[in-house]
Amino acid sequence: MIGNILLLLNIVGALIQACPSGWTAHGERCYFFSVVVGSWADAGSYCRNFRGKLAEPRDSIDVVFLDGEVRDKHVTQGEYYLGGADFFVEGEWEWASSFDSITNSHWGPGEPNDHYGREDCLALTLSGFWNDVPCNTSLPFVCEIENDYSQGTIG
Ligand SMILES: [Ca+2]
Ligand SMILES: [Ca+2]
Repeated sequence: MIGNILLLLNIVGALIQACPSGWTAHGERCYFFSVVVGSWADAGSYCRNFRGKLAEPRDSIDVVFLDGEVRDKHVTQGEYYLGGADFFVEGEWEWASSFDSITNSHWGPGEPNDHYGREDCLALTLSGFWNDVPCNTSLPFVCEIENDYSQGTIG
């Protein structure tokens, strides 16, 4: 009896929890904070290998979510790459998946500062704010995927 109830709970839980193991659900997307590090380009490749992309917090709700996640759960790993850059035109920040201008910026004090003229990639700091960093710095990163990622395979 208890076994049946537990089985049922597992099935219901699997139906509700549409994110892969290790990912965190938020709205219609799932997020993953990596431990592995790499350049910004490496980070994007890791995410795309799992049909995701570097996280693009496009509204204040997403920004607040990532801010809380990084401060509450991921305080030991250093800054995390997000999916924004200004390497095409200095100072014009765009989301990588669409070239849309970044309009909801959450820069920390004095950022973006394009330090030494070579900071063109977006990172989430441990205090939840954004910083521009050199794109070849090895950092962990945040991936996002749609939380209905599995529909295509279950069909
Ligand atoms: Ca820059
Ligand atoms: Ca900076």
